[in-house]
Amino acid sequence: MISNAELILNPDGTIYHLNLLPDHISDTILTVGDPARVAQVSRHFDSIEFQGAHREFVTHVGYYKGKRLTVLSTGMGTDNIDIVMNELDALVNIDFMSRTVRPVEEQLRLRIVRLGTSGSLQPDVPIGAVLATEHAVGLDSLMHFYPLVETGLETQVGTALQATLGLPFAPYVVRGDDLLREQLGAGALVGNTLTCPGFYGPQGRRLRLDVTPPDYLERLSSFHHESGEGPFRLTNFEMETAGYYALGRLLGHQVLSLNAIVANRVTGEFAADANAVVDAMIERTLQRLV
Ligand code: R1P
Ligand code: URA
Repeated sequence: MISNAELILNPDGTIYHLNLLPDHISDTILTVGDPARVAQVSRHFDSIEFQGAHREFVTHVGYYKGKRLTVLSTGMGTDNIDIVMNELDALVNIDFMSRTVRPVEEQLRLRIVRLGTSGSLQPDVPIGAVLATEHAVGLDSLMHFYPLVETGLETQVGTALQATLGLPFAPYVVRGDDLLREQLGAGALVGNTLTCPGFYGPQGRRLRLDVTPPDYLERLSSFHHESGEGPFRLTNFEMETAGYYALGRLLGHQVLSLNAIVANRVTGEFAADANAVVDAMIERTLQRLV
């Protein structure tokens, strides 16, 4: 039995941070960073049956062309993804009455699709593109606390990037779900997404502070690893994808990160209308879901 301090339920039976009940979870969940983006998705729905909000976690549940969907905002960073993935999983795979994990044959595999914004690290990943993440690379510390098992290639890439950046730890690397990427990411660019524990220094942005090493951004853009599976480079960065992919693997959920490219760090440009880029990604994803 899981204790009251580990599986925390509110007096109305909802889970601690997301403030949701098991009934609010559809088999497909669309996640966004910005709470305002939830309505940007649900405005396409035929009907909305539930709207809730707690902290940065805004949820709408409704129907898009007859398909029931849950849209949820996560806020920024993999520390929030730790909460979102564990609480979504608890909502479907833990019996709140007995506080026990459901038997394996009753466990559900959710389909979770991140619709996020991202910065490009390559000249051929232009502003306005949508990029589906194949491998996620985590510079954050979330996986220091979970028993993630990496493939040989994943470990090699992490070790090579550690050497390139001169880090005291190896980034974690997780290949996502190929089938989901082919289904929902069809027509998108495919790339490898670096998840950073910040928007400024960890993404090489200088306002008043220097970044170390001084050529950090160039090291990311030019990072190259050769293996039997072909060349590996980093195409883009953001702040959540590696947490999703790693916890998806550990908890047994299918996860896809779709990235609307709003900045290009090689050319120094930012999208004239970032919202339009996000809108286009939302519309094409909804169309592919039905
Ligand atoms: C930074 O501006 C935020 O934008 C990206 C990053 O991952 C980070 O959360 O994603 P979202 O637009 O989904 O929030
Ligand atoms: N989100 C990020 O995390 N980085 C960018 O450059 C753009 C959006």
